[in-house]
Amino acid sequence: MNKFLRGLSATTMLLVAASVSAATLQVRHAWIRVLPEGLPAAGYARLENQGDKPIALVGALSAAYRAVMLHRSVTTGGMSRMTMVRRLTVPAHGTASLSPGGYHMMLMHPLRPIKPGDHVKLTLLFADGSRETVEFLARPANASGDR
Ligand SMILES: [Cu+2]
Repeated sequence: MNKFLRGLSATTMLLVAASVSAATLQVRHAWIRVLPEGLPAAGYARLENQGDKPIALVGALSAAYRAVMLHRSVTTGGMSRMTMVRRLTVPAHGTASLSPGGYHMMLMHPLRPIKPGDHVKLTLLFADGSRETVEFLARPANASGDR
């Protein structure tokens, strides 16, 4: 194989890999709990993997927030705290939830005011390099976990 073809097939493989996770993942009930001024918001969603391989969510990006982190709330001995999460695996033909009291996207330092009713785009990043941009609905602080 000559140099050009080798380069081309490497590029093709990269493009194919980049579409793998996002193509088999459905993101449902994507919403953000907006808290009063100064407090970080949290993003929640239900991830449904329709593929034959596990998919690992490793983070997210947004043009609306300066920092987005994958967190998990854990309660030990009556004390609630948050830990950083490196990856959230969605099993093959299974689901994983980001929901109040559990996994969430911590959304810090909004770059514009975000109020209930707004639609905010978050780009989910997966371990295989693929990404998927999802519209999250901003909801008030007192919104319940299930809508
Ligand atoms: Cu958090």
